[in-house]
Amino acid sequence: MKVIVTGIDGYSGWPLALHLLARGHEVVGVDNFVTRRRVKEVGSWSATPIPSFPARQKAVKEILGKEIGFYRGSVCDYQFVHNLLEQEKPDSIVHLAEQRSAPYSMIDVHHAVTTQVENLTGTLNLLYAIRDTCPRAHLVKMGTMGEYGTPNTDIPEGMFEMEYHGRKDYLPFPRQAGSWYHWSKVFDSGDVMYASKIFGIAATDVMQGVIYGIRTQEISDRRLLTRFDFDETWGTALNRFIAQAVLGLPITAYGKGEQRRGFIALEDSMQSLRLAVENPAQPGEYRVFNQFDAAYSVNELAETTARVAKEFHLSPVIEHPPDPRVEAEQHYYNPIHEHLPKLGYHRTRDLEEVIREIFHDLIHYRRRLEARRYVVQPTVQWRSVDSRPAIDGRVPHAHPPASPVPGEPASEGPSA
Ligand code: USQ
Repeated sequence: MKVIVTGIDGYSGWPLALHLLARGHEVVGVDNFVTRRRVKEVGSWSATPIPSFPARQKAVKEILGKEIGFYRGSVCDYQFVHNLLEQEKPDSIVHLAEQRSAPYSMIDVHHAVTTQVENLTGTLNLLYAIRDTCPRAHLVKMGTMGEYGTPNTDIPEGMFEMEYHGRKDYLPFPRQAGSWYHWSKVFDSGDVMYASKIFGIAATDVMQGVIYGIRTQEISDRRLLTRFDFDETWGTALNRFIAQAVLGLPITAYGKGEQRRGFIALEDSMQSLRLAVENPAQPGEYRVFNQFDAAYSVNELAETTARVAKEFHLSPVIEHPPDPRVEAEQHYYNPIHEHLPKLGYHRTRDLEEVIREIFHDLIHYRRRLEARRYVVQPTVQWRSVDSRPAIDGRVPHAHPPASPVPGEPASEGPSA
């Protein structure tokens, strides 16, 4: 199949491209390298050094013997998206090119607006361009488990049968997102569902859990590594905990630490996305996959990280800073995930084994972590700027200049 991956330069986009190529699919990537710029904006960088995109393409050619097509541009530019789809006529489009950080969306009004305008614009552009240039293409849209929030009931896969005042219907399950970012995904879901109805587009909305991990089967060589973020804005919970343990910083399990979320290893997230691509929705069908392996509390992940850290002769400390987010710190959580197993999905990665793998790589790149250690601990507050406590006497988001790492460029450098 010919698959367009928007956001190919990102944490999931890059390993997805490698995963699909290794299984015989043709991959065309799209990116405007905004994540590289925005990670730099918050004073951070990827723990793994990321080559320029042409260098990535060269490495894929040399190591995997495969070509990756590439277009540099923004999905927010309709003419760009239209021309791309008209030119390539893909079988599938996996849309990952969105602002993906909840903390980034909560920095201030500008970050909130940017997140929602960009995420909704990109999705609408793709929906119209599919209608006008390749109406039979299947859209696999990256959503998030965070759309549902943490209701005191089981969470179905997108839709559920409900009864009210004696009448029944099959409707979208109520959404209760927990950041402007997560709300942008809720609004996206509504747009994809509606476009499937009025334009007849085949669509899979993937409610993705929190991804953890650094490697997949295809990442056999350091030149093929994906990015790995560990700062407070771009890093996700488990990945951050491991970086904190390597740096000797407290592992920050926010609040009571009993927040539960669905988690999935990078490798298995790629498997799930491939299964969605290889088993497309029907024209006009809007289907939802809850994509995660197991639900863990933040405390369980912090404790597992601390246990494994000791194998690497580290001395981890778990702390419970006040939760900077507005979220339930103790709650019921039972999402259903049956659609992907029906397509043949099975978990391949064990949690502790992946944690060990991440420790191994991060210890190798320890100097890169050290050079950005001041952006790891939390500063962005969900409620208001005025209530933000200074962390270690530091004003939130006023970062000192980055320390140089011998032999490394000062930033991730140009992307192309
Ligand atoms: N958390 C901590 N300590 C930390 C970081 C996070 O306790 O140092 C807690 C958060 O309070 C939250 C949970 O861990 O309760 C998950 O936070 P996260 O930053 O790992 O994940 P989140 O902000 O929800 O977003 C991430 C990705 C996003 C994706 C989402 C899937 O950034 O792109 O959509 O995971 S989900 O969480 O299922 O919505």
